Amino acid sequence: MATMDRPLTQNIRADRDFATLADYRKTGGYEGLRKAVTDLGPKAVQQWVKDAGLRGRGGAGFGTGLKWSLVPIGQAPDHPPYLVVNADEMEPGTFKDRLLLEKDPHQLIEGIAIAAYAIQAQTAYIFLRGEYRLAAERLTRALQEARAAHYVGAHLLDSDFSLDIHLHTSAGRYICGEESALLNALEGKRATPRPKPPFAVVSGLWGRPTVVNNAETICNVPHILRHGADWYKGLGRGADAGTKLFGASGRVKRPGLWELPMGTPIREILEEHAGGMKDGYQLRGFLPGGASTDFLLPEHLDVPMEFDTVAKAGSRMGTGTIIVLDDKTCPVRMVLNLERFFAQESCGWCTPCRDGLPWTVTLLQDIVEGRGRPEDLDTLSRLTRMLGPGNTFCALAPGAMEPLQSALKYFREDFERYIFQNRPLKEAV
Ligand code: L3W
Repeated sequence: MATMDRPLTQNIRADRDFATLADYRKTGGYEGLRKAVTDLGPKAVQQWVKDAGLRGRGGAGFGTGLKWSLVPIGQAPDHPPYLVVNADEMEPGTFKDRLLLEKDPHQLIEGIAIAAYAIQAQTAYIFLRGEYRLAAERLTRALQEARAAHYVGAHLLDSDFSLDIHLHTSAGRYICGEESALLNALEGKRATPRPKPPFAVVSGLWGRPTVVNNAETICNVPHILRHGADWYKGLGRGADAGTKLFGASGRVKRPGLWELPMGTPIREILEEHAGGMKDGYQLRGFLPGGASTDFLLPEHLDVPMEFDTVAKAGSRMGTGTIIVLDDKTCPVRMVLNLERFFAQESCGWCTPCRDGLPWTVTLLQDIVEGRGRPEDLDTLSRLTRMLGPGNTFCALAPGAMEPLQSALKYFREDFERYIFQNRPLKEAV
């Protein structure tokens, strides 16, 4: 694709480590911000992003322009809203934000400045995964450059708008990426989720209206401002607008990450971009968007990667990073591995998640170690309902149940082989 067709990664090149401010400016960097603050005004910026159809790239797909428009602007001038960028990328199998943060930090900073202007936030926080040290280093430097060049700070670009951006590194728990737990963490409290409603746009950081956007979402914003809503919508191949970083991990020939149009069929991602399965391995299934999504099967390969089409197939696009299950990996052990992660990362705040996830792990461990009982499959199914949507404070446990419930549906014979024949799949190492 030409660079105009892959705006998010246009500055990422093999012949340099990352894009400097000068590199970023060469491809139109900070022109979107200039247009926003000199020509458009906050409401028009919101409308452009709404018209472009940008949807949140953290997994939920909430309309970005709609989220911004829910912020009550100017109603309490002494208490302006906050903007928070969720860069606490910790979903297993997900490594998309990292590329953008490390390779083109100014793209994120310009996106933050435009988004903050659109909601009239004077302070923005980047909540960064603690382990992303290289990203922290490059963002810190880029923020200094942006301040020196008056893209950030008091009266930026000689406008009447002022913005401070702070980088905050996470202490390292998965739950800190959950929007309301993240806000508690930023406030210096224990990172437990808050009840919703009220949503963050109404009462967020220190009780003020707060927009929380994923890092990839924010990186789209400068391009919408530079090239317009119609251009952005035209990038998508189906109903959803724009491009997306799609990834693949597991036993494919070329695991990686590619910027592709929304609506790219899963087959194209796995066969063309990831090079198909490694020799000697067959595709058995895949999690389309990180660990907290339902398995899909080879029969779903022609599903376009978009929010609604993947949901219709019985899963979620989530973060768009596909985890591949091959025919020589035991799905029961794969799910056990994931459930161990979720059980360890439960914040312990609500009972179903705190007690249900370790129980799930115990049952799965019993099954793979030959102590499984026939009734365990019913108990596991019951757990997927008890820990499902509506029964917990946040999406952690319901997300954890997605690979389990779909494994019980699609790979039941693997569970039964352990329980009834004590004969697990012979795994490749
Ligand atoms: C105002 C309403 N705002 C919803 C806002 C809400 C939030 C956004 C999405 O994330 C995803 C899941 C996984 N008025 C609103 C409203 N909002 N209704 O919209 O909200 P929600 O509740 O749909 O989802 P969520 O709990 O924020 C769930 C994904 O997260 N996930 C893990 C992702 C991990 C990464 C990573 O590591 N980078 O992204 C786990 O489940 O895909 O779709 O802003 O305030 N009426």
